[in-house]
Amino acid sequence: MTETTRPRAILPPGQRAIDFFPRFGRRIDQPPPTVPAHPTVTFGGAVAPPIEVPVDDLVGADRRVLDADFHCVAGWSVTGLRWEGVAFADVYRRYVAPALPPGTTVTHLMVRGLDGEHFLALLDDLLSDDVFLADRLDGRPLDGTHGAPLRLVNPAQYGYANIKHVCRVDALAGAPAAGPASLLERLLQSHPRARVWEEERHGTVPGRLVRPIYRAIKTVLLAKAGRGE
Ligand SMILES: Nc1nc2c(c(=O)[nH]1)N[C@H]1C(S)=C(S)[C@@H](COP(=O)(O)O)O[C@H]1N2
Ligand SMILES: [Mo]
Repeated sequence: MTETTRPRAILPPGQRAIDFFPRFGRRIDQPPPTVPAHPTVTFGGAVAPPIEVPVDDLVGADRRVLDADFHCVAGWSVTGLRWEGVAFADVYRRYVAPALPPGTTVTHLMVRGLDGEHFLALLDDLLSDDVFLADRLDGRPLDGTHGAPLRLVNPAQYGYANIKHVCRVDALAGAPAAGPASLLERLLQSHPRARVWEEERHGTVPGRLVRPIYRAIKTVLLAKAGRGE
């Protein structure tokens, strides 16, 4: 197995380390989704007709190890996680690129989880060699807590870009038009790119200015996740 090791001596701006890895996220009020007996990932969008690949096949070859830190936009980080799985770029080259109609230029990928959570990523951000589809964490199979059967891991982007329970990836030739947004959605809009070292927390307000709001959210949600600070 090839190892991709990117230890970081310091944390990204505005982050604080915690000593456990909570179940966290937007759907924390729901139980983790049920994983089908034979889980698959469907590649669609410009890939037409879509291709449905069993997770076992997806992670069966070219397995790699990634040592990385994990950063949630709410301000907590957990250091030194060991993920195992496959590089996203390998999956893209194996399944998506060869299935595109000639002349298609993919710019974005919509990654979806079994719980309905999704993130629209730039293709270039996902082709970095430290972006994984992981099925194991710290020597054990991924469980419902952290994204079974398969999760996207991208240490350079905040947690909300690291979609758990991945079941579908749509290749898009351009960003889809944004639907109408409510006032609340506009206030809470997360940054579309979510790069941790640039502190891209919020869509319009600079990351450092929104730290206190996210910290408050963090305190409430971490308490819900089982351990306060
Ligand atoms: N499918 C799915 N993926 C998700 C989320 C979610 O609610 N559902 N929450 C995101 C957020 S905001 C964070 S911080 C991380 C939390 O990952 P963890 O539960 O493994 O700590 O998952 C991200 N990916
Ligand atoms: Mo998050």
